[in-house]
Amino acid sequence: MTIGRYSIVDSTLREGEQFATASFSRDEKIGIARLLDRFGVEYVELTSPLASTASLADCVEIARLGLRAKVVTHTRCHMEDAARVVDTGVDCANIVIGTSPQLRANSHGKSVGAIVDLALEVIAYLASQGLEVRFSCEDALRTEPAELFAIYEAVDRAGVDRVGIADTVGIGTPSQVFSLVSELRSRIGADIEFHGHNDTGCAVANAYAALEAGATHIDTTVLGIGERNGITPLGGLVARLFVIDSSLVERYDLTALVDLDAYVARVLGLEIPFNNCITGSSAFSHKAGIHTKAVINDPSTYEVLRPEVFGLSRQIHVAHRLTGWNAIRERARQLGFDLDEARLRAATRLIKDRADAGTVTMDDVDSLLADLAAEEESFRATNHR
Ligand code: HCA
Ligand code: CU
Repeated sequence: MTIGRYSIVDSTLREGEQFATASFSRDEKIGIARLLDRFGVEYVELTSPLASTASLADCVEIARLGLRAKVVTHTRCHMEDAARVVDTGVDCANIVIGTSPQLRANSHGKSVGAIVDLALEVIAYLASQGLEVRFSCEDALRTEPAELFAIYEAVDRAGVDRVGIADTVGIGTPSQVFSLVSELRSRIGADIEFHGHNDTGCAVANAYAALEAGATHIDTTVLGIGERNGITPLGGLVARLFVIDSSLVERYDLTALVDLDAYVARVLGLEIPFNNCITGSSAFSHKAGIHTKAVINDPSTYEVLRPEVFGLSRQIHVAHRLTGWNAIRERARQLGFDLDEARLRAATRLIKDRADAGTVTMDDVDSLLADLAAEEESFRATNHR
């Protein structure tokens, strides 16, 4: 399946603000927006200007930064909200309303007919003010399909630029998302945005399935932050796409990911998770002897992503019981020691024994190699005399 034209709608400054420990200052929001712009996301989504006084002022300020990315504000599907959005000077409005039985009962209490009437009024107003408009169904995956398609078809006929499918509770599987997006693709002409939560660990897979089925826009956040355990992480989506076909992400500055993940983690007061795609501390670390031998020969044996592409480097761990003599030889070379095979094998045995007996550090390995190098040096010197 080929993936066509698509855009990233990064919602770190909206969905991400809904993350448990997030409370971004104006400067932090601007810092994140500028880094996202350096990376090259096509859209930066902001919290509704109706959320608070600071949210409104931040929205106006970020809309004025002159970013390459389009500035979008998220907002409820209300006429009152729409008027406030227009005043902020953003390029685009991402409007949303709950459509599942759960949300219709517990949130706004509107019928499908009333949702459509309201949506058409809000969309027409925003479009008349020159804004790009996206209309999204919150909790689409739990919405009755006949009702869901009736709503999407009505807003499509009204000329909305884009519709959004929100997997608000992270319940969808990749095949469900694929079927839903394929069906919608065959029914409407508007662009399709997918927003997937990660409650069951499927957010990247679901976003990818949406793209395969013809979605044109994917929502992400830096580190995947958002309500509960968040949504599709920007880095995870990039990793997925890079491995499928690197040309899918060649337009982005991939080295900005490291700075984005580090900056957002710092602002949140968190560590980047060790197993994070690309920027996790162990994402490019190799340990077992069999792995390290092969990676030293050719990294692609065990790496589908190349760390250099992201401005990173791989780590070969040698100070442990699973180590192998090829990795020890590589470490000796890095230190400038040319040891014969017998000494390297002896060093490897010693390191394994020490690891079995307790802990062995990289410094221990390095000083052992230095001792062996000195021994070999003096042996050679004696034999040449
Ligand atoms: C939320 C709303 C939302 C909206 C997504 C969208 C969701 O629950 O806070 O606008 O498409 O997940 O439904 O983030
Ligand atoms: Cu969400």
